[in-house]
Amino acid sequence: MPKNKPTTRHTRPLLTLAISVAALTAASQGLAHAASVSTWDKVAQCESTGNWTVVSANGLYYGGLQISLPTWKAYGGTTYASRPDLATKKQQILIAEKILAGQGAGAWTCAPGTGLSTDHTKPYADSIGAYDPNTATFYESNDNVNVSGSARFGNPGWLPLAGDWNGDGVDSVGAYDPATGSFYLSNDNSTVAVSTKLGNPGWIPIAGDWNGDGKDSIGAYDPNTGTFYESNDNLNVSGSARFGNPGWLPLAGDWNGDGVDSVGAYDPATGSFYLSNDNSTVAVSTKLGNPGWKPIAGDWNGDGKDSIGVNDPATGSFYLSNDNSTLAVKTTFGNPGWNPIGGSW
Ligand SMILES: [Ca+2]
Ligand SMILES: [Ca+2]
Ligand SMILES: [Ca+2]
Ligand SMILES: [Ca+2]
Repeated sequence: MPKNKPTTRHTRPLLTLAISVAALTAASQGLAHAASVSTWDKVAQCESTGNWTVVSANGLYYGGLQISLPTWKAYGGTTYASRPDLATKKQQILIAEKILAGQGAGAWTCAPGTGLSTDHTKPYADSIGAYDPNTATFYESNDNVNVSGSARFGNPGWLPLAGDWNGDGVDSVGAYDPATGSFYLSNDNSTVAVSTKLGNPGWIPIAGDWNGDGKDSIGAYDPNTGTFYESNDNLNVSGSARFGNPGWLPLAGDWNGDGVDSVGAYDPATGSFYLSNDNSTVAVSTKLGNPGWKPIAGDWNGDGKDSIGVNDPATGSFYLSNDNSTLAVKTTFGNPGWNPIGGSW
């Protein structure tokens, strides 16, 4: 426990009529309810000295943002873990976002001075990127329109991937040499942090948090058999799944928002997506895009659930859906023939 923090500092209980009225007032004033990871870090620094696994001395408040169990349960936290301190930092922040939307910044006595009431940034919303295979250059966008960053990583002809390899809440790039099955992962979009091998020549790289520990790791898809191989430590195969058909394209995402990524497959002949929550049965079957287009996945609206998107390689246009059904975003980014990626940069 933080020694000099009074344990009275925490999320206020739900079921207070006065708070409901205050929340309604705030909503009617058009206040956005979202905050960046760095703002939540400031709140956590005050609430718990930034200790995301702490329990208050009186046993009533949990985790980095000192959320009470009734509040955690009321806002759906048990989807992730029985208690906030047992969930990842990202999961605690995703539930805190819901508390913020429901109760306002006043739910945290630590809020003043952190920017929690004025910051409107969605902490984990994904946006698009594109990889120029001719120059091995990644271009990332934070708003799905403008270039917010670029990185030269890998070599021409390699395949791009992106993930939060170190669990700090920010995605960064990786590159896969399809001639050797070698992966190179970077945490800073520049230096190589992980160099490893998985799969065989011609396989396709994927990335996901297969075990829900808050860190993404690699996987490889054998297009000859439609088989996914996943690794939790970027070294050993921790699971495999036969999903989809030979010649289809792989994707991965947390389709049901439980904190664990699972596989999906895209039939490029028909533009059909098949998504699984258990790496076995089809949970979602849908269509987006046209024959020859490329699939991507991401949490475009920052609600904790990944959904699909497609890229038209003839034009560089992206089409993103938040519900795997209707179109939410249409934009053009990159050039024809570039590889689409998605991430929270
Ligand atoms: Ca990261
Ligand atoms: Ca993981
Ligand atoms: Ca999931
Ligand atoms: Ca989403």
